Amino acid sequence: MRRHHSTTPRTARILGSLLLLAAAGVFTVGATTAPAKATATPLDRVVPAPASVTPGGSPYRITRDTSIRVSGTGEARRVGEYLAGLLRPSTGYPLPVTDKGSGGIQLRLAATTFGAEGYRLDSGRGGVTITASAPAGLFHGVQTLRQLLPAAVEKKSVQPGPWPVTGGTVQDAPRFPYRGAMLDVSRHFFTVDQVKRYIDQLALYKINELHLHLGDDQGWRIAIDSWPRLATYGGSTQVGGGRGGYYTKADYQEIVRYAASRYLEVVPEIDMPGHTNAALASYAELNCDGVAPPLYTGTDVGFSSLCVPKQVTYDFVDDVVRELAELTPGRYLHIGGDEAHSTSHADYVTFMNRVQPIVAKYGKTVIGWHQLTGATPAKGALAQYWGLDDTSAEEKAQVAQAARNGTGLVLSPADRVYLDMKYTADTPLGQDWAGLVEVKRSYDWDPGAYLPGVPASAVRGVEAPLWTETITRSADIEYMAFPRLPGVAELGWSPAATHDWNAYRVRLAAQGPRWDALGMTYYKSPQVPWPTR
Ligand code: NGO
Repeated sequence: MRRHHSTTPRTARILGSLLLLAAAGVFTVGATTAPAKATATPLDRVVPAPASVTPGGSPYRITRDTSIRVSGTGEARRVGEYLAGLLRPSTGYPLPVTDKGSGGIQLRLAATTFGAEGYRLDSGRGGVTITASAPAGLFHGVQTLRQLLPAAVEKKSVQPGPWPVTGGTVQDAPRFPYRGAMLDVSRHFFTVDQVKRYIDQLALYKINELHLHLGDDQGWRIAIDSWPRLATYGGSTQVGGGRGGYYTKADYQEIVRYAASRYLEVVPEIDMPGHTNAALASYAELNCDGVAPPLYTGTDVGFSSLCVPKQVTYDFVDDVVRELAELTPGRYLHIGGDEAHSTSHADYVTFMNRVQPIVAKYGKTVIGWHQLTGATPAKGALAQYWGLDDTSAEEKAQVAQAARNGTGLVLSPADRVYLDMKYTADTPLGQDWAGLVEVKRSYDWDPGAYLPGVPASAVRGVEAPLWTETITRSADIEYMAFPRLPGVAELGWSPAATHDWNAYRVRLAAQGPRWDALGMTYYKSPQVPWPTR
C-alpha cells in the first residue's frame, strides 16, 4: 500500500514504528521516544520531509560485506564514491564501489517520473536501492539514506554500529526548483575551506543553490584581471578593519567545482549600483567626482553608488560580468540592486536598463533583490524578495505585478529566513532590525501563499541569506544557520501537505546528535525537543 505520509493516520504510524522497533530487536514503547540504542530510524524522520513514505518489510543492515553498486554514468560512480567516503570512517567497513553483483547499496540511474532531482529509495532485507533519473537525484537519495542511519555514522572514527536502514520505500522530489543559501563573504571574508564546510552542511538538507555575496562596501572578494585593484585593494579589509581577503580565480573555481560535486549551483553576486564603496575606493574614475573614497569598515548601508552617467561605469560592469560569467557554469548572475539610496530613481532605472543586457550578453540570467521590480526586470529575470511580513502593501504589490508579468521570485523574507537575525534578545551574534526570529517563526510560513497576488508558478523557491556583519568564524555561521536553515530547506523541498510544526520539531530534534557527531555548533532552541542523552 502506498500512502502519503502526511495523511497516514497517527495510529497506523505508531503501529508501524513499533513494528520497526520490534524488528530491530528493541522494545521501546512510543513512536516518538528516541530509543537508547542505535536502532532503525523511521523512514519519515528525515529533513526535509520526503514527499511520500511507505514503511514495511525487513530492515537492511550495512555490514562489512556491503558493497556500493553503481550503474550508468561516471557521475553515478562519483556519487557512490562520495557515499563510501561518508560511511567508511565510522563503519570501518571497506564498502567497495563496483558495477558488479547485486544487493548491498545500489545507486541506479533509470528513467523515472520524479524529475531531475527526485529519487526513490527502497530498503529491504537484501539491500537499499536508490533510483533516479539523474545524478542529482541519486545524491539527494544518498542524503536521505544518511539521515536514516544512526547519527554516529557522521563521526570520523570507527563506531560500534549496528547500521540498520528501516525497510520500506521513500519516493521524493522537490516542491521548488530553487532552494538556496547565501553567504556574505564581503562583510567578513571566509576562506575556501570555510565555504566548503558550509557547502557540505547545506548538501545534507538538499539545498541546491549557493549564492555568494562577493562585493559590498566593505570588501571586493573576487579577482578581476582587467581591474586588479578591486581585489588587491578593495578586498584588503572588512567590517571592523581586519585583513579581509579575496578569492583568486583558481580559488573561486575550486568553490564552484566543490559545490557542483554536492549538486549546488553557485550564484555569484556583485551588488550594484549601491553597496559599491570597495570598488569606488579602488578606482577613482568610477566616482562621479573622480575622487576615490577611503575604504570602509563600518556597517552602514546606502551611502555609495556607481556613477550612472559615466561610460566608464559600463565598461567596468562589462569587464566584471564577462570575467565572472567565464567562471560561472551556473545559469545566474546576481546584480544586487538593493538599498540604492544614493542613486536617484531615474538613475537606478537607467543603470538597470544598461546592465541587465550585459548579463544577457554573457549568457547569464539576471537575479536582483526585489527593488529591481521598481525598474524593468529583464525577460526571464528573478527577483529576490527580502521584505518583511509587514512591508507596505504598495511594495508587495509592485513585486506581485512583476511576478504576474513573468518575473520569477525567490523568497527570502527577512523576518523569517534571514539567518543573521537574532533568535532571541540574548543571542550573542547577529542583528535585530527585522525582528527576533526563533526556529518556529522561520519555518512556519508558506512560500506558495506568502505574497498576495503572486501566481504560484512565479515562486521559484526560497533562499536563506546569512549576512556577516557580526559573523567571523565557521562556528558563527553554524550557530546562526542551525537549526533554522533546515527549516528553510524543508519549505523549499517538501510538499505543502507535510507542513506541520509539531511533527517538524521532532524530526529537527533528531538532527542534533548528527550535528554533534559532525562537530558543528548550533543553537539549542528551547522550541525543539532535543534528545537527552
Ligand atoms: C539587508 C541589506 C544588507 C545587510 C542585511 C543585514 C539586503 C538585501 N540588503 O538585506 O546589506 O547586510 O540587510 O541583515
